[in-house]
Amino acid sequence: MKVTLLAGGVGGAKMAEGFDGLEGVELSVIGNIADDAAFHGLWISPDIDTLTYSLAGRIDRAQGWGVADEGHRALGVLKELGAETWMTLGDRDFGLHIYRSAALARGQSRSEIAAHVARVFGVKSEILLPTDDVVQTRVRVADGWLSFQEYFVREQCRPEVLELAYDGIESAKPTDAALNAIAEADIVVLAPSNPLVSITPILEVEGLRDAVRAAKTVAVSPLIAGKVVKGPADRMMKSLGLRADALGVAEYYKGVLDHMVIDTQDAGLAEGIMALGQGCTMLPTLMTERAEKQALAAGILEALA
Ligand code: FO1
Repeated sequence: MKVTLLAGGVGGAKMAEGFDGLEGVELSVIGNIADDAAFHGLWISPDIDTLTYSLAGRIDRAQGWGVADEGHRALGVLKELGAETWMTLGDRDFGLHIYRSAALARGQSRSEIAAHVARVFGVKSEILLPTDDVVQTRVRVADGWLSFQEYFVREQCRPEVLELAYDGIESAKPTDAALNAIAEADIVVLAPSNPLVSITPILEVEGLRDAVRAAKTVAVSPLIAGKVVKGPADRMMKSLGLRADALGVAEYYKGVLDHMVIDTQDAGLAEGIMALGQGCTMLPTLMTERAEKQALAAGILEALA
């Protein structure tokens, strides 16, 4: 059974872990690259790294990003020298960013680099990028435009989001690997990631939305009882005029989805979702332990079988 998962953030990495462990499932993950940014002259790709570290068993579980057992000696020197250090980068993480930046300078593509890192770290599933071009989410708040990391880390998601933009999306070309993974999939899953800043930057890459529309596609709601498990998705959706609940997510993905998986607590929204012409399945969608991630993944495959 070939599953292609579109994923970003911590929710995306957890959903990937769920499918990664299932017997008989061949998983390809298309990861969000629009959180990417340069720090200290190095190229950081947070959602791809969170995905890779999670599937490699190296993730710092308490944080949800970065590497477990990290030191921060390099960051200490950068701070001493007056560099901005609000983006906490650990020593092992720096090793990956140094490798990636040097490989980019040698002309390697972001896809090739991500595949090499995944292979060396022992990741079984395929980690693919939607594009090898640079796409960066920008967030407009009252004081003006912020990069995604300035909004998410430096401002800790506090300012109200007035507008989102995806710089570079117009000219970004899809990778053949991503198009093929969608075309060859038995099922395409939109992970319980932030619809606006994790999934949309993938769907907006030329050709990907149509490819996903042509596939059997299911989305897992990142909102349970109108609340996000982690991150700013509910507040962002509200401030951009969307319903901040599972029905709002189904409306947002209208035209792309065949099916929604929502939490058992949201059974009352099923009728509204089915009125959109989407199938709807209720499952426990809160993923803390590995068993819950695998149970959700298995439940999704069963619902779509
Ligand atoms: N998230 C934070 O809230 N604070 C940080 O200092 C931070 C550092 C960081 C370093 C490397 C990396 O790959 C991710 C990091 N993240 C941090 C998460 C990052 O902001 C991601 O964009 C989020 O995971 C949202 O997808």
